[in-house]
Amino acid sequence: MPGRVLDSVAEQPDRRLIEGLNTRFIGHNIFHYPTIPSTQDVAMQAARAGAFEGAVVTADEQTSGRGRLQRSWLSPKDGSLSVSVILRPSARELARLFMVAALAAARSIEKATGLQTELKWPNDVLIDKRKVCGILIENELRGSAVSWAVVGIGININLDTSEHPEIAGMATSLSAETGRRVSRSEMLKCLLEELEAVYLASRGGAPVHQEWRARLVTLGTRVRANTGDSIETGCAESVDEDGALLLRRDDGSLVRIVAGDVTLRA
Ligand code: BT5
Repeated sequence: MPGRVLDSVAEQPDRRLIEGLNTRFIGHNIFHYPTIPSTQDVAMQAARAGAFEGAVVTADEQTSGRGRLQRSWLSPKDGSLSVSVILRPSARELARLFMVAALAAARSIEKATGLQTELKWPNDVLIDKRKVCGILIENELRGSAVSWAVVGIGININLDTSEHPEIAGMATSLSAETGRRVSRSEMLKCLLEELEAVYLASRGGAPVHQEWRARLVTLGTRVRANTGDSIETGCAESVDEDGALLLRRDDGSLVRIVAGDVTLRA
């Protein structure tokens, strides 16, 4: 499939093919940069310019990688996988995309490394309680229709987190967990294949939230949830089909939290 549209925004990227990639559309166009501020920016610009669904932007290093709510995402040279995938979901599919992306990331890490992952609501991927992968979804709407969504996934591959004090205590990497170097291209291949498989399954009506929910370490624990507007404390009782967190406050009332962060409490 041609990469015509991305050419207008990419500054001489390295157009790569992944050997043996078994997908219908995700990753048929991959635009790879050695160093870039953020793969999200390039992918969003390409999406606006009409890039095909499934086009992917990757980088060896991001100098301004970002997380949610203006937070930064550390992606130093060659230590991490930084991927942004352009999708064109319906509004219904967009609402579930965070579960799709989290599930795909978790499954692909397990497949590529044999490690066991956990999910922290809404979409952090953890290994043994430490964050190994973060997900950021940005989108544009035209009225109630979705113009595009960009799924940004950052995975710590061969990253020595002890060299980065800002994340040392709470993050891990695939190399730290396996005790060996992990192939970034093999991880990317697995990730794109799983992302397409889960995305298509969700589009076809499969209840992806069930597996996502089963993988959540958050449920049944005491949490502090920051919704951006307020802080709620209580027991993370359940999640509903749309992925919202149902938190039981100490006074017995139930609150539904659609977006935010949770801190797990002992
Ligand atoms: C996220 O945000 O976890 C979403 C991260 C998405 C990164 C990808 S990489 C490809 C694409 N291009 C981008 O520019 N972004 C996406 P959030 O839940 O807000 O978590 C951010 C927090 O995670 C930070 O405040 C740090 O505490 C922590 N953090 C930063 N870098 C980390 C790393 N490499 N590993 C683990 N934790 C990290």
